[in-house]
Amino acid sequence: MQLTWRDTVMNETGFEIYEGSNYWATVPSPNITAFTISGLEPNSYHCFKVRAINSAGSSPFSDWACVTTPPRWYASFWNNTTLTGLAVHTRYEPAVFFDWTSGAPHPDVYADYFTSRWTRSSEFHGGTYRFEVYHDDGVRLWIDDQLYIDKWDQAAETSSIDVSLTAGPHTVKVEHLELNGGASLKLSWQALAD
Ligand SMILES: [Ca+2]
Ligand SMILES: [Ca+2]
Repeated sequence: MQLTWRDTVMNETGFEIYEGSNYWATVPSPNITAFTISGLEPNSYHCFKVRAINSAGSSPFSDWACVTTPPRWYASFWNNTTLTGLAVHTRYEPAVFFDWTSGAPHPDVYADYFTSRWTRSSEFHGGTYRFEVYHDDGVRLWIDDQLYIDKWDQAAETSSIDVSLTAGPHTVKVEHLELNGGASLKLSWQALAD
C-alpha cells in the first residue's frame, strides 16, 4: 500500500509516519511525498498520519488516511494425507490457484502425499454462486463450516457446486490432497444470474 502526502514544509529533514498512536517509520530525507507500507495483516483496518520533522521538532500531523487491507487465504501444509500434527509450512496467498506439476509447493513440503488447508473470509453480495475447483488429487470445500464438495480421492478433474449465499461475509475453506504425480488446486467462483 502506498501512502502519499503533500509536502507543505520548507525546512524538514524527514517525515515520521504513525499507525494509530504507534510510531511506524521515519523517512530520513526532505521533500519526500510517498512511502510504501508493507507487512499489514490481511483484512484489517489501519489509519496512518504523517508529520514533518527536523532538529527543532515536528510539524502538526496530517489528516488520517485509512485503509482496509484485502483478505487473503491462510494456508497450512502437512506432510501426510490426514492434515494431522503440526503443519510443516504456513503462509498467506491472494488466490487459491496453483499448478505444482510434479514438484512441491514449498521446500519444507513433500512433492507427493501432502495435504493443505486454505481459509478466507469473503464478502458476497448475496444470491447463487457457482464454486468451481480443479483438483489433482482430492479436494473438500466448505462454506461456513458446511461441506459442499467431498472428493477425497485420486483425481484430476473439475468439481463444482451452486450455493445460495446471503449478503455479507462467509468463510470459505478448502482442503487439498496430493497423492502422487502432478498436483494442482485452482478455485474460483462467480455469481449466477437470478
Ligand atoms: Ca506430486
Ligand atoms: Ca496427483
